[in-house]
Amino acid sequence: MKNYRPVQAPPGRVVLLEPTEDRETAMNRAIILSALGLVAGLAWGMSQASASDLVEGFLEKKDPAKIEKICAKAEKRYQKIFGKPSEDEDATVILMYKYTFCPERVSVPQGTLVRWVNVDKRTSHSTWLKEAGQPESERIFPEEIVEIPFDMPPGDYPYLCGPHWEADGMVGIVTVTP
Ligand SMILES: [Cu+2]
Repeated sequence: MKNYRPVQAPPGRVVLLEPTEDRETAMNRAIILSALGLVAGLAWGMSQASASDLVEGFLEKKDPAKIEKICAKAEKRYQKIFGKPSEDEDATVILMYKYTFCPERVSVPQGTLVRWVNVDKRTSHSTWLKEAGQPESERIFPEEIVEIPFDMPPGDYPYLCGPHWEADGMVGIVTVTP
């Protein structure tokens, strides 16, 4: 049983200044958060579990029958909202529903456009290719989408939902093939 260290904020993450605070307070907070992020990032880097192990660990713990049920409902929601099956789209579609990416693993040829679609009713999600060093997406609200072209070299690209990976194991893997 591995013990995964949560990461508070990755090093170098941009902290937005909120207009309700005076600039100095906000700047100080941003500096403190950046420093905390650096420490957390270093601690995380030194722990034994790589991000891939972390994502695989979450996926292995899930009950396939439960995921299948959730994903069948997600697809129904998709068709209700968009009027056609998600596989008929000109992009590879991954649905976000009930703290689950559907499907959790996809394999795509290099250069494929991958589109995440939130089919939840109330919950917002994100996609974060953390291991690939990419910034987290903005929050994706119900019926919103985010697209990422997978032009990267072939390999596994584990990703997280920023708000739900830790507590709910909302993670997935995109595998890029040549
Ligand atoms: Cu989420």
